[in-house]
Amino acid sequence: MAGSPCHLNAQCNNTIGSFTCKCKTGYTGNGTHCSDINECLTPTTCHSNAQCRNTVGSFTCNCSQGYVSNGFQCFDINECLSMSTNNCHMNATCSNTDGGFICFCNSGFTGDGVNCQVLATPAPLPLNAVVFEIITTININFTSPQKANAIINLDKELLVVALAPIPGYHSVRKISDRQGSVIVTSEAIFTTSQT
Ligand SMILES: [Ca+2]
Repeated sequence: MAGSPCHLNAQCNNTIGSFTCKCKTGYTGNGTHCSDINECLTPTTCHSNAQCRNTVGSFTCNCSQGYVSNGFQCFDINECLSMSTNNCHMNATCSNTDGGFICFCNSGFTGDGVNCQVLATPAPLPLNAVVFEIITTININFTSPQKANAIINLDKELLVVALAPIPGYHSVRKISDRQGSVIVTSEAIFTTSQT
């Protein structure tokens, strides 16, 4: 308003014999000077899983990737409910997480969950072989299939180290590796003494 003593971004209120200037919503100041408030500097403006963007006189909140709603509330998307929202392999199991999802290869398959290959068929055993099944359960919530795979490979290495000194030791082989709760089934093969 031309000639108003109030700032462009202030509301001028006429009073008897005088007037007041009050900065509009989204602005701070004494009414003669009003400057934009950066609402994004206040962490609670948007939801904790949203991106805040300051604009002149206002702000916007948009839910971060993996979340959906209006930015003031953001709910985790369960990407596992539809094949169009996850890229898990057909021989993998999708596990929903807060803000994302993880793919784990099914039992009998190995890989990163996006690509799963059939576990190699074990080589034929010697005639005098004795096979012991060893099931290892590891109760850790892995954040990535790569970390789960690292533990699975370590499991085999540890079994070899533990069993190799035992007389008759032949080999250790992995039968399956269910990565979801990391249950590895291995076989320890020993040979009976030749007669
Ligand atoms: Ca999710």
